[in-house]
Amino acid sequence: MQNVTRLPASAGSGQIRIVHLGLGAFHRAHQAVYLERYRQRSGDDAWGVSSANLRTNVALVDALREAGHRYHVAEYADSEHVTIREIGVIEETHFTGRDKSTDGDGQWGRDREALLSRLASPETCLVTLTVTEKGYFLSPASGELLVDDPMIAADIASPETPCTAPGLLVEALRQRRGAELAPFTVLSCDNMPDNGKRTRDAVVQLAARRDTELAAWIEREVAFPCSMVDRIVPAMTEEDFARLAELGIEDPNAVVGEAFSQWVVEDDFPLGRPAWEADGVEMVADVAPFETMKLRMLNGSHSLLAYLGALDGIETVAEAVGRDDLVALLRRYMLDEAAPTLAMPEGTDLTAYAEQLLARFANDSLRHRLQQIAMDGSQKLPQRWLHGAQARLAVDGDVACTALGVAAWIRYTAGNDLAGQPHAVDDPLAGRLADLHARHGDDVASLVRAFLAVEDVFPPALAAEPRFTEAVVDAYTTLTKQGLDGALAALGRA
Ligand code: NAI
Ligand code: CS2
Repeated sequence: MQNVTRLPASAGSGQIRIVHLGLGAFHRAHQAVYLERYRQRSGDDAWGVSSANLRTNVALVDALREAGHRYHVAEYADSEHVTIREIGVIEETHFTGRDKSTDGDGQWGRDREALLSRLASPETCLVTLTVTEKGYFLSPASGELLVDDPMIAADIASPETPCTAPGLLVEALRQRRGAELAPFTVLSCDNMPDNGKRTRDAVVQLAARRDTELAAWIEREVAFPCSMVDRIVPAMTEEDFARLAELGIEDPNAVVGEAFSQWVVEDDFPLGRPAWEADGVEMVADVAPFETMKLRMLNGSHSLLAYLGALDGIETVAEAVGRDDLVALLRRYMLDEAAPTLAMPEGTDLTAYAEQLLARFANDSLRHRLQQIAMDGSQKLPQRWLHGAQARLAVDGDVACTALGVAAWIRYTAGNDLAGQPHAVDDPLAGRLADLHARHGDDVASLVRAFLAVEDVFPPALAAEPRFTEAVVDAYTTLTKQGLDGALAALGRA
């Protein structure tokens, strides 16, 4: 018998102080839940949210409007215990987007003026973002703005009609400065290292293309606190909707996630913020140790499962950690390759953290597809694996699991699994990576060298490290000749 707890939404007053860019599953199941808890506990309804999609998913914006911006979040502790919350903190939604499916039917730029006025409004104190790693248009390895990307080039050419997140922030900040309004605080909630600093880099570099004084003002006046966000929120499946329907929730905008949730935020909010400490948000002076821990241990493990599992036809995280050899791989990776690279505050127990992660991955109420995690590998690898590998190599440490992961990623980007079944490679560099496969074919050493020479992903110092290159070549050879079982067995012997 399932234990179901249902929590109704608060009634808002329509006041909006937060603008969110990137109205995806995660925003609905993380930030919105903290704000809902805050509103219900404190009775303060001033921190309503205006939430926007800039690129994809106009359908969600329209469906939320239709539903009066109410929707449900199902939080699964396990298959027996679920809490279903109704969320009422999103007060309005916008779509400014451009993607292949919407360009054709006149949606491009649809609500851009409304979103810009909301951003420039004196009431707006905080702008939050979940636009995925690629939405910042920075080289993942160097952090430089991708000025040749067509979307950024368009924002440089026509800065008053921006289409990217950095472009919208620059234009809105320009308008605020012109109106002598204090700038809003910008809080990135994406899985990037130093996500606040990276967001500032993107915005300042883009502003400098337009007006160096504006860029200097942004650098001086705008707060970009860093944050670490954590809650597993997979993309919804038909099965998820059907399970909710059985509980009487017929909601096309519902999202499903785990019960666990964490949000660690640097406390730098010049225009104020909700007093959300009592609602589980951890306010700290320096987020970096928590962010690095989560990126290397949780996300690093996820990516290992994603590429190795997908190559072997495994579909979900829970299914993958049903295999003892994959669990052994994750333990070794987390404890021998990731944990030793972390400088944590005293009292942090990384062994306990690793075990907690394994238990979270085993939650089979979530159908967290490996193919979803495998997306955008070029944007994820540096912070999840490569910075840690560099630190391990510097002290002559082991990098065997990371090398196997990199080998699996390279093989994955060929577009089929080890049995030859095709899969889509969803990555901004997919075309470039496919060319490398076409050019180097079965010559493993030259293929691996060509991949490691992609400087947007691999730091040149790591690519120049023979211990790493050789380990990737060996792992690639074993993986392709002996399959996942053989590769994991070989690793166990090493
Ligand atoms: P989603 O697929 O539901 O939504 C993605 C969002 O990003 C959409 O709003 C989409 O329009 C936007 N987007 C994609 N590319 C963009 C671009 N180039 N420019 C502007 N916007 C763009 O994904 P979800 O689950 O909401 O995750 C989004 C991000 O949130 C992740 O990439 C990650 O950084 C962060 N996150 C997600 C977690 C999860 O478990 N889902 C957990 C922790 C962090
Ligand atoms: C995942 C993360 O999609 C991915 O790449 O590793 O989104 C992961 O689910 C979250 O970071 C958990 O907080």
